[in-house]
Formats: sequence, structure tokens, C-alpha cells
Amino acid sequence: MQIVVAQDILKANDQIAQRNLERLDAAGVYCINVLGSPGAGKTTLLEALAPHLSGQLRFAVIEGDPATTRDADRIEALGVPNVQINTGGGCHLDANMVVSALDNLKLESLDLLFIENVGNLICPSGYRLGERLRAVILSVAEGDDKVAKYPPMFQRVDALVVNKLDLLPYLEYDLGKVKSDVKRVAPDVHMMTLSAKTGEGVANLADWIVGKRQEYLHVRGS
Ligand SMILES: Nc1nc2c(ncn2[C@@H]2O[C@H](COP(=O)(O)OP(=O)(O)OP(=O)(O)O)[C@@H](O)[C@H]2O)c(=O)[nH]1
Ligand SMILES: [Mg+2]
Repeated sequence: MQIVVAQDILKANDQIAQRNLERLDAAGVYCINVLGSPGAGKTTLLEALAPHLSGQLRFAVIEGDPATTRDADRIEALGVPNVQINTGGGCHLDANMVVSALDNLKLESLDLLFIENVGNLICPSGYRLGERLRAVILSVAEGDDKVAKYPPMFQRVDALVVNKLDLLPYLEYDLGKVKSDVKRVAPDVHMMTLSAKTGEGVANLADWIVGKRQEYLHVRGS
């Protein structure tokens, strides 16, 4: 019985997510759902990407957190349009929360929208929000066993960004093991490594995002 209820909730969420996606498509906005553990570096990465993207694409950020406006304040400081969603302690965003956030953005003046999800490697992965692309940020500080231990997250994303490469010399972290886990658990995921702190690899990610948006426009025929 409980499983049936859970399925109904997910089905209802998917329907709202589909409407969000159609709304974003109508405005030509490519949406990326940014997932990952608390502290993986999601906001830091958005801050690092901003200067690389700002000359090329008009973008905004929806920030999802259980409490506080701290991440939205960091995005605001960059002069980037943003909306904070507080989940009231909830461990993930859902499509309905995103509806009201979209109401607060001028979608026609955007090319790209990032949604930073609540930090969590399990709960957010089952909830679509209206995104075209899902990226999970995994920092080397979390240990090299996370892909093997939390497979659903990695199987439900398009991209895996391994962050905090600058910390590698101080940790026992086997990047080769992570790559082989990805190959086994989620072979279709596009994997990138970078340091949001030093900026190493961030330009490559920005170029990749710009390319993905171009593909999206091409497929839509605009
Ligand atoms: N050394 C190092 N620290 C980093 C890097 N990226 C982020 N950090 C640090 O990691 C901490 C958490 O970064 P955030 O960007 O706030 O992490 P987050 O994933 O947005 O966290 P939540 O929103 O709480 O889920 C901060 O102290 C950052 O300065 C990195 O590439 N290298
Ligand atoms: Mg954050």
C-alpha cells in the first residue's frame, strides 16, 4: 500500500515537472538540476561558472535549501537573478515548489536556469523538476566509495562533476576506482573533474554546458 502511495506522489510530481519543462521550453530556457551532498561545492561551482557563462548566456539560479537564504545571497552578490526555495526541512525540491519559483523569474530574458537542489545524495534523485539536464557534484572529500554506495543518484543523472581536485594530495582517494565504479554502475554518465576553488577545469565545464544548450536549441529547431 505504501508503495502505491509513493508511486502516486511521484506520478503527480512528474506531471507538474512536465508542465514546468513545457513552460521553460516555450521561453527557450535550458534548465539544469544540480544535485549532490551537502557541502559538495554546488554553490561554489555556480559562483565559479558565472564569469565563464556571463558573456555567452543569460542565466538565473533557483536555490533549494532546508533553511536560510545563504546560497541565494551568494548568487545575488554576483548580480545573477535568483530565487530561494526553503523546503522547511524537507530533503529535496519537488516540481510544485519550482512552479512558484518560475513565477518569480523573467523567463523570456533567460537562456539558462540552474536549480541547486537540497544537498542530499538520495532523496532528490527521484523528483524531476522540469530540467533538461541533471548533474551531480561529488567532492573528493566525501570519499571514493560514493558511486558504488549510492547508485540510484548516479544512474539518474547525465553528468558527474568530481569537485575539490585541489584536495587530492591530502586524501586517500582513488580516482581510478571512481571511474571504474561509474563505468560499472552508470556507464552513460559524462564524468568531469575540476576544482571550483582554484578554477581548474571550470572553463571546460562551462564550454560543455554551452554546447549542451546549443544541442538543445538544434533539437528544438530554433
Ligand atoms: N578546497 C576546496 N574547497 C571547496 C571547493 N568547492 C567548494 N569548496 C568548499 O566547500 C564548502 C562547501 O561549499 P558549498 O559550495 O557551499 O557547498 P554546497 O554543495 O553548495 O552545499 P549545500 O548548499 O549546503 O548543500 C565551502 O567551504 C567551499 O569553500 C573546491 O573545489 N576545493
Ligand atoms: Mg549550496
